[in-house]
Amino acid sequence: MKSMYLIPVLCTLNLVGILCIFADQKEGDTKAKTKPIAVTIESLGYDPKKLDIHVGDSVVWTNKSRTTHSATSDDDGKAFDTGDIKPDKSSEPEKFEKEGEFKYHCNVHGKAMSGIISVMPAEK
Ligand SMILES: [Cu+2]
Repeated sequence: MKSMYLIPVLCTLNLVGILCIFADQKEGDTKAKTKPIAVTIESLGYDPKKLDIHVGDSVVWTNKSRTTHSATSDDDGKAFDTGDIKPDKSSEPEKFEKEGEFKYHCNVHGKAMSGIISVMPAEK
């Protein structure tokens, strides 16, 4: 009797497994297209200090220094604000939807620690 119940369960598990594989592939594809651009934070600076990107690109800041930093736009974080990024951690991706030059600084260390994201029209 037990095996009668087991068969539908196994079939369902199989199906779920297959669907997961398809979902993974799909997700992998879109991720590859919108791969975030990396900015590294080292001691008291951003590398690169000036980053050229295109509309629709995302940027992730990774903190390789030993203290907490942020990347906060100079308009008090209205355009973007990563919040605190702890040592060895990365920010959430910040997506840039508008053209322009976005100056930013570190909320912890002030404008002595600053960078620029230059957003150009989307690539054709
Ligand atoms: Cu800082």
